[in-house]
Amino acid sequence: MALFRFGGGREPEPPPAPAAGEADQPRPGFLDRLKAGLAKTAKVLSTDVRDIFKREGRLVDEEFLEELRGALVRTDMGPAAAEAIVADVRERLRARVVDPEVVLDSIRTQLLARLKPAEAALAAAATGPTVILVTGVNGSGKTTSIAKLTRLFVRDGKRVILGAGDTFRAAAVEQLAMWAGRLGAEIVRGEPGCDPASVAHRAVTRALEGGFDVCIIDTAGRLQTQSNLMQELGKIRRVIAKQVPEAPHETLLVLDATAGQNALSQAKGFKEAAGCTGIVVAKLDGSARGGVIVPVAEQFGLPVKYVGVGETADDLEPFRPEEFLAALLEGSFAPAG
Ligand SMILES: Nc1nc2c(ncn2[C@@H]2O[C@H](COP(=O)(O)OP(=O)(O)O)[C@@H](O)[C@H]2O)c(=O)[nH]1
Ligand SMILES: [Mg+2]
Repeated sequence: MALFRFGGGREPEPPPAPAAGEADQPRPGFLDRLKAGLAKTAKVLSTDVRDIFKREGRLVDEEFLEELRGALVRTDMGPAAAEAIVADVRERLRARVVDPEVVLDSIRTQLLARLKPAEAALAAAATGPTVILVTGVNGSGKTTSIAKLTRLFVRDGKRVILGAGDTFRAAAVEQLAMWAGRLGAEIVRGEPGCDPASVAHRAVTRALEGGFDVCIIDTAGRLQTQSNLMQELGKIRRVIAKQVPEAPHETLLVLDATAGQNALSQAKGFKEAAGCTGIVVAKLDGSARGGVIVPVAEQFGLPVKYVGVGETADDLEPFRPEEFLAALLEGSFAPAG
């Protein structure tokens, strides 16, 4: 399987698969969007940490370390990451008077080590259409994330077809059709209440016949505990796999960053029951607890492929840990390696 490289337009053949993240350069302006989106979490993290210092240097003692732990935990980054940062600061800086930036550097280094392994480019078909199945609970941001992905692909010169596999609600089909019209994508839809696997089948058929580059299938929201609905996702996957070997190339789980710890049980459940291959973390702009991306990235062996920071079609980018941390910690960063 190949990897998607954004920004290449319709180049002949991409060179051998690049290291994840290197290929896709951020669009101008996205760092600002990311910063604006992450402002609530950034406030907890960098503002609170700087506040502990009250501007000047401060002695790193146990009281300081407790306050630091509190700020870290408030971002929802989880006890393991918070403990590791506190331990690192204690070991290296205890009984010294340090500058806030030294502590923020430690946070940045620790979080980068935890987030970096979760960075991975989107898988793509070596030839023919790349098929992406999009799953998640109700309202997590699936349809909006499909719109944002479509915008990225279309901007890159790709022809996109959408499958309106949320046949549960007529409004869901209309929402996807509205985006398709706006973004210049084709859409395949079925009768309300029809089998979503049949819509997926027709969308992939049309993608093959029409020479589309990307086929994205929307699905109805469901809970990881609803085994009949998880089996329905399995059926959609099998139908697609019969048409295109290796497809779906990605089964993405869209997580709502405001869902807190529920996001973790969703990641676990959807990976096990629906064979999800990657995560889109949506609504990072709506939460002061964007730190949840840390346990999401660490605990399930599922790469974080994209982050969403708003409701418009432009508010999605591939997940780049360095850039993400720069936005979160409002500082500069040295690219890894
Ligand atoms: N603030 C914010 N809102 C979002 C984001 N993604 C989706 N939404 C909103 O969340 C709501 C549900 O999104 P939708 O895509 O319909 O969810 P679905 O049920 O999973 O398909 C809508 O009002 C979206 O505009 C995001 O990244 N940030
Ligand atoms: Mg939807």
